[in-house]
Amino acid sequence: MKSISLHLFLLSISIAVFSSCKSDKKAEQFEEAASALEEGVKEPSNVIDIITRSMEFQSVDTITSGWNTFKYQNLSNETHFFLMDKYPEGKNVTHTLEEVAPVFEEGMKLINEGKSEEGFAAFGKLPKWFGDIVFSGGSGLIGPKNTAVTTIHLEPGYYIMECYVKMPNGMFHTSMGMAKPIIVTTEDSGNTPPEPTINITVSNENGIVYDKAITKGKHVFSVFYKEQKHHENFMQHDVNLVRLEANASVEELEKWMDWSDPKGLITPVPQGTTFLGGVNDMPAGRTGYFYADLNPGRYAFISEVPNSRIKGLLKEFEVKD
Ligand SMILES: [Cu+2]
Repeated sequence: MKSISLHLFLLSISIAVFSSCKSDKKAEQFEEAASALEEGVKEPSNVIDIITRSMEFQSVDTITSGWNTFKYQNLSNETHFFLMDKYPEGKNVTHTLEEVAPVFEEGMKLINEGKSEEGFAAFGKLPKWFGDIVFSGGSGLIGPKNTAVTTIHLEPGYYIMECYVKMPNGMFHTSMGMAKPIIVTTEDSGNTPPEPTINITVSNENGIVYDKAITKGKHVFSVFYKEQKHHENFMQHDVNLVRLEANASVEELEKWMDWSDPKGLITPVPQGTTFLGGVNDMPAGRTGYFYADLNPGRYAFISEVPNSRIKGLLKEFEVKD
């Protein structure tokens, strides 16, 4: 009898210990999961800083290859972005400024004068190697005094970091100092991509599609370019996040996103819109990431192409309180 009660006693202790262990473990796991979620929306500490104060890119000149997170602080009074153009062997920024920029200026001047056909014909003067540039991602458009955090994968090579938003007089920022050579070395960064909270897929048929309702707070968006193609204005699809105030006209925004329109991609941005970053265009099959902290309100994802709405490349959404 004695031994049975001792047994029972020991058993009950072990159950108590076991179950408290279990609940501790549960609590621990819960905390881990919660902190992983927190960490998932925390920006990495080892970022490559880019700063724009007026019409320039301030950054290091050489970076490692592989996954890199860029923190682009736009301290200027205008909207910009950065796009990483991987150049073909033997071509550099001198060739850009001598052979590419003047062609864009000439073409744009004709378009601005209402001579669209001659303007588009002028782009035929672009050097053949221009077609060999690999547009390799970057941030989406980012408004004044805002910061865009974007993670992209880069192959080693010679790149030009550029922004081709236009000045009020129609001049491209590229010609005003926003074309900076960046060397990406063969040494791998060792970084891994972040864990996304929302997955965006971009395809020719369905445009921009995301996989769940977008809630308020911090997010990491992955952007997978399932397919790519050149639209009427030569641009491939990209993803820009834009906040829409009550006075914003989405029609005006859609029109503004086309650089080949005389009033497109030109300062100032459409009334009531603030650009919050995104992932610039990159070849099909690649994925980039961007971070955003969303307050309740009205937003849109949009590409820099003409007629984005009917192509599914303009998607409005509401972030609820
Ligand atoms: Cu710019």
